[in-house]
Amino acid sequence: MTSRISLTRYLVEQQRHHGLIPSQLRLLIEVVARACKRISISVNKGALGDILGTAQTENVQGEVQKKLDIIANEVLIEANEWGGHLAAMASEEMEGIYVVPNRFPQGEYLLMFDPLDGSSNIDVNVSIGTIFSVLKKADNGEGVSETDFLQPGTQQVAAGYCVYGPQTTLVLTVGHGVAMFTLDREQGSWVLTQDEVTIPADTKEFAINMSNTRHWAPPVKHYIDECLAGKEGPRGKDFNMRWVASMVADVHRILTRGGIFMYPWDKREPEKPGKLRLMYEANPMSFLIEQAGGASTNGKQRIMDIVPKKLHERVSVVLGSKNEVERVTSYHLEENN
Ligand code: AHM
Ligand code: MG
Repeated sequence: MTSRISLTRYLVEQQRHHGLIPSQLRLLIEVVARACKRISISVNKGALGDILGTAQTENVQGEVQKKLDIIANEVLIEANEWGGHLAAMASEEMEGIYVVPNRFPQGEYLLMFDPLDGSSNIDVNVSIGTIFSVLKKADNGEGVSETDFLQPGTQQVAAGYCVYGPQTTLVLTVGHGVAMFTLDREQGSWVLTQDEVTIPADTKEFAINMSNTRHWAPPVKHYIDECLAGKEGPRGKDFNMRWVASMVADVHRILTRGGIFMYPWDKREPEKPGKLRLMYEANPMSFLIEQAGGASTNGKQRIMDIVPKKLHERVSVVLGSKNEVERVTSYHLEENN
């Protein structure tokens, strides 16, 4: 029988071979994975549990919260607050940071998450997910504040997501490649099912919400027009399109078979840099994509180099197969010259 590698074994071996996962970080990742398992069980109950529909509340972004947004947020907080590995947490669903209560020991890490990404897909039984990013708190003495979180994505020590789809899959990087773990429901354990994930540099598949075409900036329109022109156009090949409206599912497809994902700035709300959030959506996904050999920019610069000014900052996102991302980025840079 081939031996199965559990998440715990993977983490222990990463520490042994590369020294990347001290014990607090290992505990953190295992606790997040356990929380994702609980969220997965709720997701699976669907109409049989009291988890579908809206919660009659709004989050800080002014979006109506779904019941599952709130449940997933609570599961992640409850699972993580007592272990002594964290100083504080931040979430798409909470306006301010959540400092670990002082009845528990304070750790050195900061955890950020989008507890339930792709909320519009919950009620229609389409893949959704949880995204997370881990930073280390600067060694600046006691206490923790929002400022401690405002570090660029290059400072992430771990990042990942869990996609609740036909299978439940946890995808993780600790800065040494990308690994995928599938949830074995009978055993209740995460099993390594793919290591050293690599994204092909070229692709014939793009993901963008085409209903926003009339609002796009010229470089985005230029790129998509060329894709749509197919074999007869300047790219000389036919392109396919996919849009799940769950970033986790779109990124998962790209990590599996390549592609480019874009949620660019557009004219609907010109004062906002984009729809997606930098710190708990774009940064962790960019870390994974880069670790798998892909690229990620906001059209002009590498996303992970952006120094955040606020917790819920938004950003334009172009990520995936390296050559395509570089092409889109070059169209933006040409426009500026
Ligand atoms: P959410 O975190 O509130 O679920 O919003 C983020 C999601 C992404 O997962 C997805 O790529 C995008 O919003 C879809 O947006 P749209 O409905 O505009 O296509
Ligand atoms: Mg989201």
